[in-house]
Amino acid sequence: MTNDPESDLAATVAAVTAGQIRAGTRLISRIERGDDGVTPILRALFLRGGHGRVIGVTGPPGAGKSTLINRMVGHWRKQGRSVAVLAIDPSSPFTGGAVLGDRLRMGDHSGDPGVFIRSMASRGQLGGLAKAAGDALTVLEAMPWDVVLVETVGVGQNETDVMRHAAAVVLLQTPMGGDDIQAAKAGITEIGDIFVVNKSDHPDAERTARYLEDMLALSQRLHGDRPWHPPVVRTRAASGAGVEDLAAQIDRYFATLAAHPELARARMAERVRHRVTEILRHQLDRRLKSEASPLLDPLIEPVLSRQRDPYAVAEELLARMFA
Ligand SMILES: Nc1nc2c(ncn2[C@@H]2O[C@H](COP(=O)(O)OP(=O)(O)OP(=O)(O)O)[C@@H](O)[C@H]2O)c(=O)[nH]1
Ligand SMILES: [Mg+2]
Repeated sequence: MTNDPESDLAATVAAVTAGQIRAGTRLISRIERGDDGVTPILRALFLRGGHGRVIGVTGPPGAGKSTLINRMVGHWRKQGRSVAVLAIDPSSPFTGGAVLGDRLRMGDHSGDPGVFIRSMASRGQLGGLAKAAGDALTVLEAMPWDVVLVETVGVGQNETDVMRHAAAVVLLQTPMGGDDIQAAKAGITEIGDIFVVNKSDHPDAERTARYLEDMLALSQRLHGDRPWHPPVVRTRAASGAGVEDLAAQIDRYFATLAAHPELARARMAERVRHRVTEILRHQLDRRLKSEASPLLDPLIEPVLSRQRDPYAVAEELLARMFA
């Protein structure tokens, strides 16, 4: 490393785009720490990125996402495709790869230079988890991976937002009993491009899969002109059954996008819109913390004594910040 920021930037960009894992790891660590100094690097990387397929995998806790991802990595490696995995862990108290290495039992792939695995903790990202995930994906998309997988637990808005960075979303469900099926939200059919009922060794699996197919058929009737109708794939991640079928459906999804450029473009435009809005929100939040706070201090007293109202104070701050 030199002290010249321009040549540091060029060297990092060259290393990442050449696929040097250490350079990628280091950048993702900086993103995880909330280091805004990486922004110029991310800008340059974005312009060079976007080759690989970004596939999101989401679903309830313990649905088998990591086990399934491990299987998919194995499948794609046999086909000679290189794969990066980014696991967004909203609850883990740890950082780094230790937790993931454990969970994924990635012993299967450790030492394989065609596989990259990284977990990202949400701690310290306060509200910016999806933005940080988008930054990490910008790094991975600039590296020469054929496939980039991102795993989140589908619980909150933040995790759902992470999925908006993916070109394809695989939504895992587990076998549901009758009451759970009644409670399942109709809205889930809008989230996934491909649905998976994992743990299909369970007796409730087939009923759950049929129920999902019924819901999807209903939404298909409402949107009959769509070129892609999400399928329901049955898997047993623990044994690997159904993984080939899932990989084939993912390929078919990308083939459909390629055959319908207007659909692919609309999806891409939606991703860009989301990404810009997310970055904007992050920057506004930063400015709010650094600039609004000192401006606000002298305005607190009049609100305390109810000589002024908080709405007027907010208006005044807005006007002064963007004057
Ligand atoms: N019976 C059965 N168990 C499975 C199957 N797939 C995964 N499991 C088990 O389900 C448990 C959770 O699997 P994970 O892959 O860690 O699930 P996850 O969705 O990544 O979990 P979180 O990341 O914690 O939300 C593990 O004990 C797996 O062995 C399956 O097809 N059948
Ligand atoms: Mg997991």
